[in-house]
Amino acid sequence: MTDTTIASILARRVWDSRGRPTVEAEVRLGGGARGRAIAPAGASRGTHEAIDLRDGGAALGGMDVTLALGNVNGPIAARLQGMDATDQSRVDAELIALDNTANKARLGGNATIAVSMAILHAVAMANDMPLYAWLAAGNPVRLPLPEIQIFGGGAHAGRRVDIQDFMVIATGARTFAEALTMTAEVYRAAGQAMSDAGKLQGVADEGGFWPVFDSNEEALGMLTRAIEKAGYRPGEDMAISLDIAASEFGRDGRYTLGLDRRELDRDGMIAMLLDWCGRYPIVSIEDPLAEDDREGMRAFTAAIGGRIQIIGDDYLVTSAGRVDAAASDRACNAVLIKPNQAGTVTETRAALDAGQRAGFGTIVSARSGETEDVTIVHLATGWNAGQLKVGSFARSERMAKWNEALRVEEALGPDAVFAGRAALAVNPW
Ligand code: 2PG
Ligand code: MG
Repeated sequence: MTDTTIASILARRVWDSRGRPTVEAEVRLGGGARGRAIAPAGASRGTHEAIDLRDGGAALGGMDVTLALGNVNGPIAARLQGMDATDQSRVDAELIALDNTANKARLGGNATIAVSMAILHAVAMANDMPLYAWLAAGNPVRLPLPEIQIFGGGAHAGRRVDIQDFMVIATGARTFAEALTMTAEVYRAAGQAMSDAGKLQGVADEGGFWPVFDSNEEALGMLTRAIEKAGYRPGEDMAISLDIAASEFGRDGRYTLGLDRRELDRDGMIAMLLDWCGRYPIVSIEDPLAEDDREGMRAFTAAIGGRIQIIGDDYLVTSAGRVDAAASDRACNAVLIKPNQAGTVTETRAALDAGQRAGFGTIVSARSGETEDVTIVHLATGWNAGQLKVGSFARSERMAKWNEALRVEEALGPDAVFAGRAALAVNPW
């Protein structure tokens, strides 16, 4: 048995897909195994998620991470050295105790998640196993159903449109590889349609086409036509998934759609979304109401939660406690799982477990600021989450994840099981 004692932990500054500094942690175990992981960063962030510790000041727009790096190289390394890396929950409990805040404000969620995930990688290597297999611990795994952005918006596109993510889900795909091929066709068709309309202006933060639309709804029409143009039946082979990210433009039950020059109250917002669901092939909506609008989330879920998947992202911030509360509240029926919202692997897993206990759909998700790190693909597969959200079908920080999942599917060979549309919280088929 190889020595899995934590011998050293080192942090270095690397750069994310927005050209901002972020934290990479590298862990070395006594037996020589190494693991590495990089913290991602969100732009549309929930109020209650773990915070990224940034230096502030003038340099690099205040985004530098030397304090977070110092926390890894100093107190975190000192506390964890000598511990057995195999016991992830004990290691994470030490990180949580050392931080001792509700939102990782002292050490920085960027410091803790990089270390926590690097430890996972090191242990998988020490056991000579791919990370997804180590995480599965002998339980069945499924390749996740991907939801993939075609148009970016909201905080990822200078608020050119209000809605943040216009995505597709290949509901007719039988394998992960086929889901990507189908999505590639839709992405191409959408790019062609934008070009034909004289609206092609590059891509937004997650690789989706820049949303040159005259209304939020125009994007839905364009997306449905792109599905048809690509040769798929909307709602059958290919469906639409939206992240409204309503906390970005809604507060105290009032919602301001800048592009549509409309201010809606809670009921108006719900009516608009229900109308869209009636006229477009939508199977999933994330954060339809703002994070402070519990009443709105409950009303929306009561109205249509039996027909579509309703995901809490800012609303649940990868917190097991909030997932439990939302389940008893019936405020949504699915949970987005973002490791850096929680700050450790163990807390991330607890939120996923809470979701699975509640019968929720569970979607492991990247952030808008990403890197070549592919840990989330292994979490989604090894933990059998069922769904994966990574952004669009362009830019290598996104493609790195899709390509890693292709490798996993190939490695599983004939045993590979694709979660497919059955992984959605609600299945209209
Ligand atoms: C989200 C994510 C990914 P961000 O809101 O779901 O699209 O965005 O990382 O900016 O929070
Ligand atoms: Mg979101």
